[in-house]
Amino acid sequence: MKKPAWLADGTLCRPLLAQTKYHMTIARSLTSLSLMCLGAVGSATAAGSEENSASFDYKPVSNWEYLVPGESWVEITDEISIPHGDQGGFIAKVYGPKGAEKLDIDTNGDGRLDLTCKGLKGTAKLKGKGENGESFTYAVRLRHSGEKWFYATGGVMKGKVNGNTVSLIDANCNGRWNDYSVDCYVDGKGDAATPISDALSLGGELYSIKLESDGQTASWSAFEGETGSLDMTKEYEGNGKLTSALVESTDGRFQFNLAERKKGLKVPAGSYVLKSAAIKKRSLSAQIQKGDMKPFEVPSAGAYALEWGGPVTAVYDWKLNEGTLTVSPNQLRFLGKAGEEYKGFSPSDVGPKILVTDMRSKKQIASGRFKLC
Ligand SMILES: [Ca+2]
Ligand SMILES: [Ca+2]
Repeated sequence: MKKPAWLADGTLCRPLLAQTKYHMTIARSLTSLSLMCLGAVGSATAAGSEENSASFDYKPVSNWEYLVPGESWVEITDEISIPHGDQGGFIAKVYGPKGAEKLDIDTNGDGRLDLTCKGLKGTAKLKGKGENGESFTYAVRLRHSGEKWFYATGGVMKGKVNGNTVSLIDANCNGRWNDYSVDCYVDGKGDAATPISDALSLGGELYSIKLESDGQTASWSAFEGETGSLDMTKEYEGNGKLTSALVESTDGRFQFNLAERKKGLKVPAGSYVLKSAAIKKRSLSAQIQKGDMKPFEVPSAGAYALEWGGPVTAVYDWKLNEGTLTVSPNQLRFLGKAGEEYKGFSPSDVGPKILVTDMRSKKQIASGRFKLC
């Protein structure tokens, strides 16, 4: 049997009979934010179900810990695109030496730049007037990367729905708070945000919520439909902590983030599949995507716990040439028990360790690590 070798050009050559194993270490970070505000409750009757209203107040977040699926960081060229008055955004200007650009912003919308940011990151509070002349504040997080500045949303709309604290997040940072399946909400004190969909999970119950674009008012009613229990943590095998475990119903109507749901969650019954997930251990992290995962069924009035995670199998395309198998690291995929795919390892040189084992002798004949990003 030929001895395998790691080649300088990044290809792995090894004998045909080989088995790969995956090792990954991953963390625990639980923080909580708790700000409370009052929600107004009214009532009206619609189609037999109680319809109620809720109000939300804007809160800038000084220490952003929320994990927002699909969060946008938008490049700043000549404005921060939060509409105010009849303007499409707050004027901004990026200038200065390459790699050390500064950012000036007109934070009060009077057309004159009044705040300078430099370094790698910062925050700003934009103050403007809405369509009807009402004052609003919109906090942004700022990031300098390469030769560019970016912004992301830096505050939440906080309120209560049926006694449950809810934080709304303008995830695509366009100043509107009701972009369904894009903008997000956080139930209670958690960090894991979920895109707003046809049913929101608050305090373990499901609600149908209609949000206004200014994020300040909503009407809600108890969700009507068959439900079951879904658990994404009980049967997850891994050393790390799931920081996000977002599932989506196959009809696209519902999304739930079950990372912090140790006892499962009531969801509308039906077919679901993983949308995205993330794991973390200390400073190490990785992203998980649907990969080859098949949809699974949450039974009505029943329960389902997804078996996923390790052992993770390396799947690859290969070329056979004169008895030597060549694997390109770019073609390599890491698939978990349910077919989910692991990628985006960070730091990038801490990818899975690959062991090459001779299946006849059971001896380990090579090991190596790919740089995955
Ligand atoms: Ca100004
Ligand atoms: Ca939005």
